[in-house]
Formats: sequence, C-alpha cells, structure tokens
Amino acid sequence: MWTPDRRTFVAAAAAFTTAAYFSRAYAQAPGGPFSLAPLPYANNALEPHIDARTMEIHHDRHHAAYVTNLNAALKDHGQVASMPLEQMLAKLSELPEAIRTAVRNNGGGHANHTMFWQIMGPGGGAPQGELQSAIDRDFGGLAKLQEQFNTAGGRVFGSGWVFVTVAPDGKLALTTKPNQDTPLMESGRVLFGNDVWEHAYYLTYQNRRADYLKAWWNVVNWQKVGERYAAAKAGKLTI
Ligand code: MN3
Repeated sequence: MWTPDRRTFVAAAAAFTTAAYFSRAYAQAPGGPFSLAPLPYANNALEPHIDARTMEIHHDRHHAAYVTNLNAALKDHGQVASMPLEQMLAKLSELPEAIRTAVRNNGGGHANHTMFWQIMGPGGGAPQGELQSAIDRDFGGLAKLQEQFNTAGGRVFGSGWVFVTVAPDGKLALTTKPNQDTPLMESGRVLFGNDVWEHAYYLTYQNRRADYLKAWWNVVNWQKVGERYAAAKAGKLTI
C-alpha cells in the first residue's frame, strides 16, 4: 500500500483545499461562471470626457446584461461554461449551434467591456518604452495612430468597436468589428479598443461620434496598455 510521506500529504491537502475553495466559489456564483467586476474607478473619474451617468448605465446595465445573458446561455452547457472566455470565443464555430449567437454577442460583449474599463482611467499619461517604440514603428507615431484609429472608428456603420491588436511578436495593427465581435474570435489579441456604440457616448456627444473619439484619448490609461503589451509579448494576455 502506498503511504504518502508527510510533505506529500500536506501538499495534497493544500491542493485539495484550493480545489474545494474554487469549486465552492463556482457553485456559489449566482447564475453562472462569469461575473461583473466593479469599475476600477468611480463613475465620474473620466469626466469631463465621459460623463458619470454614461459610465453608470454602460457598466451597470449594458455590461451587466452581457454577463447575465452569457451565463443564461451557458446554463445547460457545462463543458462550454468551463472554458476560458478567450477560448470560447476563438472556437465559436465549434460550439453548439443553439448557443453560438448568444455566446458571440454576450461573450464578445463581456470580453470587450472587461478590456475597455481596464484600459481607461483618469490621468492618461503617454505610451512609454517598448510600447512607444512599437507605435512609432507600426503607425509612425502616436498622432498618426490616433488619426487612423479615429477615422476607422468614425467609419464603423452602426454599432461596433475599433481596436489595436497585438501579435505575439509585438506587431500592432488597427481593425474594426461590428456589434460585439472581437479579434479574439480569430484567436487574435486586443491591445486596446474603443466602444463606438451610441450608448458609449450619446448622453454627452449625441450624434457627434468624431468628438467622442477625439476626447477619448484623454482617458486612455497608457500604463495599463503598456502592461497589456508586455503580457501579450510574454504570451500571457487573455482578454
Ligand atoms: Mn458598450
């Protein structure tokens, strides 16, 4: 009979406790595997560029609805529900047809907004170090990136997003997606992006999307974008 020595036993017990903790945390999550994290700053932190009421409605209602609807879609699909979100989105075509559209719209919405809150903040700053070099190399500088990004964001017809993607080798590229689609659906990685759905700007800017796109650069958290750039190059960026 195999008898574990004390060290093995302690490690196994610790692993068991950790596993038990996580399965309990999962079981207690109301309604499913995904949850809405609070905004990492106050609703009014991005004023005057994005007003507090817009942030409140955008996070507490729009993003919350994506999470609720994603969990509801996954309710009877435990195997899909256990996948990390980025894998779920990369394998959309392999998911059961009954939940594919719901995962596309709500899983995409959850991933996009989770990224979006994270890459904004008061204080802004400027790109530094390797990120700054990559922007210079791939766009000819921050001003040119902003110009191309704003033009692309302005051209999104109806609702969608404008993104800067980052390849494993650090190469940056600009892309747009309709609705809640995301480069994650092609196994790409998003460095940062802006939401050009009307709900993101209408209270302050009404139909003036171009003004919103221009003002938005004041609330980009370049330190966080730099951290995402480093994580992407290390193969550790998820959503
Ligand atoms: Mn939105």
